[in-house]
Amino acid sequence: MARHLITSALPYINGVKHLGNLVGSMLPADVSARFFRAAGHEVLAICATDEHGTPAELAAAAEGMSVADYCDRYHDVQRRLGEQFLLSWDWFGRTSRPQNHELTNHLASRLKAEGFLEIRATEQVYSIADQRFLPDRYVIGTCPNCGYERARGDQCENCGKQLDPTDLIDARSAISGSSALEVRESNHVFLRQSLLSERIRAWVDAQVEWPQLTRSIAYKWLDEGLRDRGITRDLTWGIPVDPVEFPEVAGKVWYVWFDAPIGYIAATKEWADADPSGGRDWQRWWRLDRGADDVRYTEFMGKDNVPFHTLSFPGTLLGSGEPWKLVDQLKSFNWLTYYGGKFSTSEGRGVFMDQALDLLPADCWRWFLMSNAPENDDANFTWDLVGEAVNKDLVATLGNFVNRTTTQISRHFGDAVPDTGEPAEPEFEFVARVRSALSAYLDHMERLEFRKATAALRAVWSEGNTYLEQREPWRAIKTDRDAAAVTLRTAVGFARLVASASSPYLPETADRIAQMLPDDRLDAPLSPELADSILEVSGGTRFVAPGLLFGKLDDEQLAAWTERFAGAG
Ligand code: B3M
Ligand code: ZN
Repeated sequence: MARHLITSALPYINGVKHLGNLVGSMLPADVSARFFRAAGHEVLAICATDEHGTPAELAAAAEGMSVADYCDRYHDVQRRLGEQFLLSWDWFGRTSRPQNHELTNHLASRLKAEGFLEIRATEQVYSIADQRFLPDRYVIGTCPNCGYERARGDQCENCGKQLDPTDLIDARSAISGSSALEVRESNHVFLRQSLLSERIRAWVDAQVEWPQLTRSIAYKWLDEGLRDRGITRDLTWGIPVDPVEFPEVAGKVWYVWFDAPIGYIAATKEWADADPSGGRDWQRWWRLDRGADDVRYTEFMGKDNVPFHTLSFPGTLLGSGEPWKLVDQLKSFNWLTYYGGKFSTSEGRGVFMDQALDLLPADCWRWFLMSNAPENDDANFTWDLVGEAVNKDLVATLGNFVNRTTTQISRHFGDAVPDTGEPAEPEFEFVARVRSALSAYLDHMERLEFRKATAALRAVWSEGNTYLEQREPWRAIKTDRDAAAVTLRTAVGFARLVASASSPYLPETADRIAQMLPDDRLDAPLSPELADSILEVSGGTRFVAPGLLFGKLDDEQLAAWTERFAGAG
């Protein structure tokens, strides 16, 4: 038994996430957490909303709310949607909570003590009309490269060029539109990543298990040379710096990308603090000197977040001089596109988490998304693929098997598992085939290879249909009732195993299948040996037919959804 710490990139607070966000972080994290639990391991699954930075400020302003109220509201919205997608977090925290304030300032003061911080005077754009410094993206103006008139101070959206706010022609404030801007000097704390870069590289070199996508991103940045980075901002919303420790920047806040990953640890602390019995020990998961040395820590995220998790955050932890647990496995994802383009909130293109649940049950989405995950390349969302995942895999393969089995039992044997007849060669062969299919599936799950794993799980399901078609209990019942009884008892045993094996992807369906045998649940951990349990169902046990598991999607329905979600663009 191992101990698995699992985190997914913390979703920004600003609004409901789309299915591309879900499949690139929270969903695979949940599938893995459920898998490791089912395999008998101890798991702690942590997530939180990422509540600081300019996106939160901008989104709150757009809805006419204070940032704090906005964050309260959207934390609840995101938690509810996560629960509806059956994300089984042990804790869903918030980076704005006191635990994160405290830990962020603690790590900053450790970095300072170790000589990795420096105060530098920088030039920042100040808006006289707004009476505040403007973050890069709050400054808009004409791109000096292509002439686009609404380029932002960090980048031109039109030509992609990276910019400084002072590069813009006719620069103005994105808040008030005022062009009364001036450049003022402002002190900021810099993290001296250049000094940490050899240690970070040595640590990255040792991460031989990381997938190619993760490694290549980490090395690209290392090879370009790690630059010192400003980790404070002239904002009011965020985690205030400790004015005693950092008097030169009193009144400023830590940069969102400094505090957000620390939020993984702080959210674990929230989880521990929430238990009045004091029985939860967060340090056992995070501190190597407090028992975390046997933890296996896996992170899930989209590829844009990889540099922060392979370089900056490990740099923070290594530089602190304290024995923090660092990530072991970092599973990163490419993009899910919507008919080849971007999911877009502003243009209403693509499908968002709240809309999705009005159309189909969570299990259908979980299966579609994971079997089409943007794992080795970008993946494309189409409604045809949704239709295929539901109709071919869930209805025609899994649902069909369970339905045929339960109909035959109910029709010919009533509400008890048939108990006559003895398993023979066909059953032993079936068990052997299932054991090998199951073992292939479990291997892919261990390696977090979700496309391969879903294909292998589909192959496990198919074994059930192959067996039924070979034994034809609907025909045998007429001439050899005992033969039909053995086949159907074996099929029920297989269905019970399928429930357990499918539970990481289809938690709700797995529960419904398992309830076929309310008095004879399968609690053994997921392993290839579980195949033997197929023949261990007791005849005569109470049997309850679960009813239809999945509804078929017809072409008309798919066409209507295609049109509805096409968006303006
Ligand atoms: N909130 C970016 C994102 O949601 C960011 C991740 C933080 S992980 C510590 O893609
Ligand atoms: Zn441009």
